[in-house]
Amino acid sequence: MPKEPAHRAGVVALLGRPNAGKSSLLNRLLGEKLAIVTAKPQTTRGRLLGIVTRPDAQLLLVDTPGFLAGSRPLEMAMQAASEEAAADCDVALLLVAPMPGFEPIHAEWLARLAERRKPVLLVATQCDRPEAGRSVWPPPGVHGHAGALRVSARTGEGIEALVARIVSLLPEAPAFYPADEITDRPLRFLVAEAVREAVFESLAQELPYRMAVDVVDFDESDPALTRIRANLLVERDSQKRIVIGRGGEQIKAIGIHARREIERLLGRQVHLALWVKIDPDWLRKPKRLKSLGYC
Ligand SMILES: Nc1nc2c(ncn2[C@@H]2O[C@H](COP(=O)(O)OP(=O)(O)O)[C@@H](O)[C@H]2O)c(=O)[nH]1
Ligand SMILES: [Mg+2]
Repeated sequence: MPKEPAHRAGVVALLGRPNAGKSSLLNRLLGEKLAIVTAKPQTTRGRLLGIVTRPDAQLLLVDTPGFLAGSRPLEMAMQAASEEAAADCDVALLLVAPMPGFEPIHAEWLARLAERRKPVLLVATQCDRPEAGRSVWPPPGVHGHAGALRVSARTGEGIEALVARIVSLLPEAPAFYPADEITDRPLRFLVAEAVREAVFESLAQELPYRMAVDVVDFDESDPALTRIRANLLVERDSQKRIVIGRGGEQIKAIGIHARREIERLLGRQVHLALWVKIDPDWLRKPKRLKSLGYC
């Protein structure tokens, strides 16, 4: 009898600059929207695990905020997420967007991963975009990777080839999670992220980066309607006024966006109450960042 192919499983780190397309790729690989995606960089905070189960393999995909600089507690936690994901993975994906393409920081990460003896796949993302067509991939002179591929999270191009390549690099191991689980994060955290995504969609510029979302009530006792209460944390009264908007218009728009997304996530009707709270220190307190799930 022919031998059954081995089952493979392991941790796959998604590394790259902010806006490389890490969260979009995670969602595409999962076939489901788990991570929030926006046109603004650095919307992902902390690590997010997405679990892809196939008959022959289980991929534990770790989304990260991306390579960043900065010395404030939230920025340091976001940087640490990339370092930890790189240290703990079995396979690393180094994602490079068509613009500006491969840069010295990517070479640095290739070297760092080689030092740790991690197999790296160089992934050119967003290959559906017109500016992706002209570049040579991988760039001449770039070595030290286990393969270079092009993908589009939008069209699905190259995704199957990427999965096959990842699986071939994973160690032989049984599945770590049941087949129907797609993340290790509690639903509460995904709900908070959905609200944060709505904040990014509704508010301009800097403010979303200075805000956090804390789900304080999650009541599923009525099977027909889940009641959720979340606090939007801001640092100052002036920010609170912007988030609420004239006559409450802004917070209403955020609530409508967020509720739609949460209902999709839960597959149930939701009543969502949002409150804006002033918490001047949330960005500075590591303990608070932990309780919010950002590290
Ligand atoms: N055209 C196109 N745009 C993409 C693709 N993947 C991501 N994007 C866009 O690029 C931006 C950043 O994507 P995101 O996944 O949040 O990047 P991250 O910061 O690395 O997680 C968003 O506006 C996405 O819609 C893709 O495959 N094709
Ligand atoms: Mg992201």
